[in-house]
Amino acid sequence: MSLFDFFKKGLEKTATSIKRSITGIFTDTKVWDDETYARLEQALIATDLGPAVTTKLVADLKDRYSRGLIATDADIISACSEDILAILNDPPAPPMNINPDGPTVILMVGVNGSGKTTSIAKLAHRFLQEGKKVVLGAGDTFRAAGATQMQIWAQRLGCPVVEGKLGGDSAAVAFDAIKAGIARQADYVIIDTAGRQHTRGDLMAELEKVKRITGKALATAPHEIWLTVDASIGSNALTQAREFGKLFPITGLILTKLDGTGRGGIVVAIKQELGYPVRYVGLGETIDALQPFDPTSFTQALFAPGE
Ligand SMILES: Nc1nc2c(ncn2[C@@H]2O[C@H](COP(=O)(O)OP(=O)(O)O)[C@@H](O)[C@H]2O)c(=O)[nH]1
Ligand SMILES: [Mg+2]
Repeated sequence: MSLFDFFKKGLEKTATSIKRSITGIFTDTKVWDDETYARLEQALIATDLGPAVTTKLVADLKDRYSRGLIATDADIISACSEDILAILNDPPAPPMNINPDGPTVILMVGVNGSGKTTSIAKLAHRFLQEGKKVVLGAGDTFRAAGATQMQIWAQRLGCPVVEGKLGGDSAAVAFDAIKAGIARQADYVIIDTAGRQHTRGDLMAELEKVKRITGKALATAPHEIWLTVDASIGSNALTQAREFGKLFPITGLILTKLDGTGRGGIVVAIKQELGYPVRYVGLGETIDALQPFDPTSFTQALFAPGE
């Protein structure tokens, strides 16, 4: 499947929801007035694009309409798609911080169930396909299933994994994984962590410790800290990313579970309001369903004509 096809398939529900809310408003509306725009605003808010993006879109549609630039549904769609692409590219995501002198260490953080472990497996799969060497760190020592799940994935992928004891020190796992990555001349060390509720101070402190210890194993580590957020929780995903970002210096986002939700507009809301680069998006459960985030494919998929 091409990148665009992955996006199109994964974003089907969101595309339906956004197109319906935009075009439905104007059908049979002879004159667009304040009431029309108020209805549009409400409909857009409901698609999880968020208030800031909604305000922008509505203002732009108003402006274009007043200048006689909009006559059909297709014009509305093309204006919105232009605006959304501009938001996603402003500014474009900076390139990933790659360590030129050894393994690039990626720390994966996020609340339980947001998709950390499966995203790590999918990411490892991508890197392995590119011919890179990967070492995994099963740093979720908090949940019994945490390390087991990681081990099953590692076995399937044929990828070395460093584990700790249940209830053990996840910072020690991170340290050992990086040392193993250096010894094996790995290109990437990807470290899993236990689910952190951004409201739980003690768990945040532990995460801070994991981060500090990675720097002891390799002075420049971690090179990237990625937060996984479940996109299907809509505007709560925005809150989660905002609160997490206040407590921990994240450098990128992975938005998971975009398939199966109509709430994918949240990707645009997060970009507009928080500015974190979206690195990858989860578009399904298969191992190849984690795809690099591409603003153009994303936008085209949102407005692609439905079957
Ligand atoms: N459909 C779908 N399911 C996902 C995606 N990412 C993760 N999941 C599922 O979400 C659940 C929780 O994921 P997991 O990686 O265990 O979350 P963790 O607790 O943060 O490590 C699992 O059942 C995954 O299969 C995705 O992009 N799409
Ligand atoms: Mg996990």
